[in-house]
Amino acid sequence: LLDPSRFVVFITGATSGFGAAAARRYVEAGAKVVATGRRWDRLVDLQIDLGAENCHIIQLDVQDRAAIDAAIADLPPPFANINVVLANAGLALGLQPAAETDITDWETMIATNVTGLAYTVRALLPGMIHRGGGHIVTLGSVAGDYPYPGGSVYGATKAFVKQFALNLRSDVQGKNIRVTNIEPGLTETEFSLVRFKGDEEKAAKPYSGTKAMNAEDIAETIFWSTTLPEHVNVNRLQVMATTQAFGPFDIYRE
Ligand code: NDP
Ligand code: 8X3
Repeated sequence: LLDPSRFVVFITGATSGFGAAAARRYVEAGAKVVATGRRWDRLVDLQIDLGAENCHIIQLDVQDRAAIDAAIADLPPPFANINVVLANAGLALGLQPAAETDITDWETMIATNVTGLAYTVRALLPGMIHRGGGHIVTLGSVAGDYPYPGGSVYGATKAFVKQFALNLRSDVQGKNIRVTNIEPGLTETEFSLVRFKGDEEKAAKPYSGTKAMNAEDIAETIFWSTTLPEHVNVNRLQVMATTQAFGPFDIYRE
């Protein structure tokens, strides 16, 4: 297995959910983490918990390409040689039928999950290639594999992430860069609260009466995939709660 104490991990969306749990998991294993996100107070709390010597924080909106480039250009030496990227920042907004959706929700999902993720990878990849290798982990979703009502643009953004990761993998052949798309199912984080715009009752529904996965489950999966020996690449990894399985096709009848 690879020694995680040699990792410098750049995480987008480290203020909550998978990103925050992954930051804790990597630091616990001796890695250095660059934690980024929009909510500065959350980043400060994370840094206080993990220690400034282990966790460097940057306020960053992944929709802002210039800000990503500037952040990477300005990293202090202990955090500069990034060799693991967790392109995790993302969100779903709404669950309405396509014809009733708020078009700005679609725009935000595309700008974050597609464009922001592409900016992140494009900004960090050349340095990793230059330094001789590394690992890019993208956060896809089961929603990029299976359709569901109301998931039109969210699922499509995650299908983009999956194909982007696979194309990237073929693109970096011979450069010692590993690429892994993690595709989780139902996991209790702030994801649902964001999807339902702060409506706690609606947000709790997907998790009620069942046992969903939690952020630590996915952080552990991410961590595992990156510590495998250098000659092993997990291409895609779909992970579901044991309580979540598949429904039948939906046949419309008169
Ligand atoms: P959370 O809502 O708990 O965390 C999302 C993170 O993304 C936050 O840290 C948030 O930080 C960040 N983020 C959102 N928009 C931006 C932006 N414009 N710029 C920078 N950061 C941003 O959700 P999860 O941890 O569950 O989600 C993480 C990823 O996993 C997402 O890509 C999501 O689509 C995916 N996923 C989630 C699943 C689930 O069921 N929970 C299942 C499958 C995939 P801030 O608001 O501070 O900027
Ligand atoms: C999050 C899982 O099923 O709510 O990507 O879309 S789901």
